[in-house]
Amino acid sequence: MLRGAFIVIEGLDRSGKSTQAAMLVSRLEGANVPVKLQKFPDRTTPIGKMIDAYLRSESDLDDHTIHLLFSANRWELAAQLEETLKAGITVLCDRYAFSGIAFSASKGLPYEWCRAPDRSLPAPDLTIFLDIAPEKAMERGGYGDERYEKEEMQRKVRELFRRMEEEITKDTHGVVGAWTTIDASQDKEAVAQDIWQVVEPLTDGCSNVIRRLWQQ
Ligand code: Z5A
Ligand code: MG
Repeated sequence: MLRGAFIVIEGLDRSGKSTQAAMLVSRLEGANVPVKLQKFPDRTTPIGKMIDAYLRSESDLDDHTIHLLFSANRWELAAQLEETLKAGITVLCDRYAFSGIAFSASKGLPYEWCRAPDRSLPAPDLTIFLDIAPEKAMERGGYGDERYEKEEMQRKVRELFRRMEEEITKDTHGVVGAWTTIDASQDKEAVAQDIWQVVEPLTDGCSNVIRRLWQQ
């Protein structure tokens, strides 16, 4: 039996990740593709609750500490994620390790240090990066409520996502899986259509073994 595909949606704040993740789940279900949506941070676990308090500025944590908590939040769910894939179910993640690196490195932590704790996590088969200019994203609802939602920070985050895209495309660190960038400033239906074009080929499942992030 083929395993499920592991798909990640990444992007700046308010780029429409959660909107598109929900639309994609509906479309996959409509096509009879079993799918599980996983959001990171998963704020429901004990570690997730610490992250939630930090993001809502109800607690303060050292930059290194919060970075490791975000990574630990992925590790605590990694085995379950793999089991789901092996059961033939597609997993769609709303943010993953790439957000972890982009946000912590944009605060000034060394890039390589940020990458290290996520090494060997299950690697996505496809990462979809929703790209939008921070000033455009700011026009959308809800921006500014949480800790990192400042334009200057978002600009640095965007540069870091671009660096990761380049490295992944060149396979610099043995990153496996494809990366595709989609213009997230389009209307919701147009973005959804672009996403479907890259996801549809994966709907039959994957035959390869689940690979690991950053093995070099
Ligand atoms: N973070 C980290 O530092 N390290 C890590 O390892 C991870 C995360 C995993 C919370 O994440 C923070 O955690 C985040 C990164 C950091 N930084 N901050 N702050 P989160 O994922 O929980 O954040 P969120 O609250 O879900 O917001 P978001 O993800 O930034 O938003 P979004 O999911 O991209 O957008 P949306 O909710 O789908 O849409 C936002 C609004 O725009 C909404 O009103 C929509 O109706 C509207 N929208 C959506 N698409 C469109 C289009 N195409 N046109 C017009 N309007 C649209
Ligand atoms: Mg979201």
